[in-house]
Amino acid sequence: MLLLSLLLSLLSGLASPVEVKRPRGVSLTNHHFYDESRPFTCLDGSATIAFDRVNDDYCDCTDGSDEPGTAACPSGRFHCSNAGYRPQYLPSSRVNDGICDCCDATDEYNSGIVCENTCKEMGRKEREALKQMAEVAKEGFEIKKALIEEASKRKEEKQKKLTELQEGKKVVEEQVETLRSVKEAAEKPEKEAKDIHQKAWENQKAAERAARDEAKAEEAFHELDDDADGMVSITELQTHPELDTDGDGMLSETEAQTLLGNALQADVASFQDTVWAAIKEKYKAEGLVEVQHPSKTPVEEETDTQPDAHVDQLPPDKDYDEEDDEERETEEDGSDEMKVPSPRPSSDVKALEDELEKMLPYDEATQALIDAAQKAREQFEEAEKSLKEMEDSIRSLEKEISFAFGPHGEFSYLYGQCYELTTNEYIYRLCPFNRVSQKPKHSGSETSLGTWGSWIGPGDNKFSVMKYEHGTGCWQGPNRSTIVKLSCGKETVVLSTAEPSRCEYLMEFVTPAACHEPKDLNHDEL
Ligand code: MAN
Repeated sequence: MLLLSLLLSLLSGLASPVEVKRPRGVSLTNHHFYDESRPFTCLDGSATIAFDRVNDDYCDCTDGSDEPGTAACPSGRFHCSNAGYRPQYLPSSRVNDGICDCCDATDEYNSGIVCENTCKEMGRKEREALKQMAEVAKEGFEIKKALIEEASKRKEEKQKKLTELQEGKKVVEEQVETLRSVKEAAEKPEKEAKDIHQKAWENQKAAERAARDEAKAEEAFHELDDDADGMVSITELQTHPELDTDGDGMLSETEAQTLLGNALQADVASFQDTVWAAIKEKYKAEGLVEVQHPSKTPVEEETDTQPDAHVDQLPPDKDYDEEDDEERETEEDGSDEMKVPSPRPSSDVKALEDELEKMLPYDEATQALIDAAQKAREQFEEAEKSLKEMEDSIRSLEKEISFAFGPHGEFSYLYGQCYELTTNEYIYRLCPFNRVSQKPKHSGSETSLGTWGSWIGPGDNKFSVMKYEHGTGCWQGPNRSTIVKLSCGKETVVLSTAEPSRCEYLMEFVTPAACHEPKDLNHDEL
């Protein structure tokens, strides 16, 4: 019975603590320093004074400990117990200054101000808030447990996928090698057949050119053979001053004779065999000159009778000359079909050339070899492509698996996600384990505020702070970087953003993964 009443009185003592007698402004923990039966020694030992000098509104101790309940010492501290709420120390200057600081009103005992004791109400509110936080933490922690479970499953799946991919890669690598050999084996006969075809085509092209050249020679022969006696004579040749060889603008008799192979005349056969080769570069088909320059003035017409007058009339522009030469050449090339020389639109000439350049279609056997080689190439490329894709997947899986997603992988659900917060000016975007960015709300491009760096929380709570670094350079400043502080909540949201110093950003990020196992809710800390 005695024991029970003792226990009860103890419990009631706990429920409403007995006020221990002590000078005003002294905390319970310090009350034993203030024993009224003895002189008082300043807490810093600077002086010992009669006890009645404690709180006499005169400062004796350098640390202000003799005046805990007055404003006399500049360095003094006033303690309010704030029963029902949290005890508090105030600078002694706030004692009796007309402003209620302590919720138990004890700091304003002699200022004429009436302060209400609000400690109980404040304590109730605080307990309510703490309770709510604890509830959030509890629920958040439940979510976190589910996240951990999910993360471990996901990691297992990823690991499995990775192993499969690594196995599969070996198979595909072998396939690639096999298909490479198949391709090379198919390309060898393909190349041989194509080379043969190419050669045959080149031969044919050469033969066609020769035939055309011969036809051109014959045409020139008939053109030159003015008297149509079946012979081109020295005088007939001399009607073409462009054939001049010594640069004097005239074709002399001797020059003409040399061109005729030192003969006086040439028949069609010897013209084709020897003369044509010597003159074809310079030879201009008759009439061509007229047609090429239809807008000649009468004066020019006259001078045309002069040897090589046309050449003299040409402006000394190199480009012009070259163009003219080119045109002449193509005209000559196309002369098979140009019995009557006329200016052919250059597109026509080009088409003719293209026609000649066009390779003959491959014969069936060569085409079959090409098709087979092409198929082998495609299969090889296809296999190589899927090998590359596999390698990419392996790399990204390895990267993901290697991330530090918290002690139990609880943060892994954030990977690949992005969270935004819009402020007055910007849209901030946090993509955990990847990057942070800032984009002007109305217009303008995105600025990187850093890419994933590391966890930088304090020793026992490493996974509470993230660092993103090496963002866009700041003009005359550091590269942008961001610190992300994580706190517990049921949702995943960016709570706030700030730029405490230029180009150094701070984000508050709420996630259930940051919740800790809650302490007992019934434990009253106040
Ligand atoms: C931009 C933003 C700001 C930053 C300045 C620095 O305006 O990225 O956050 O302070 O550049 O010049």
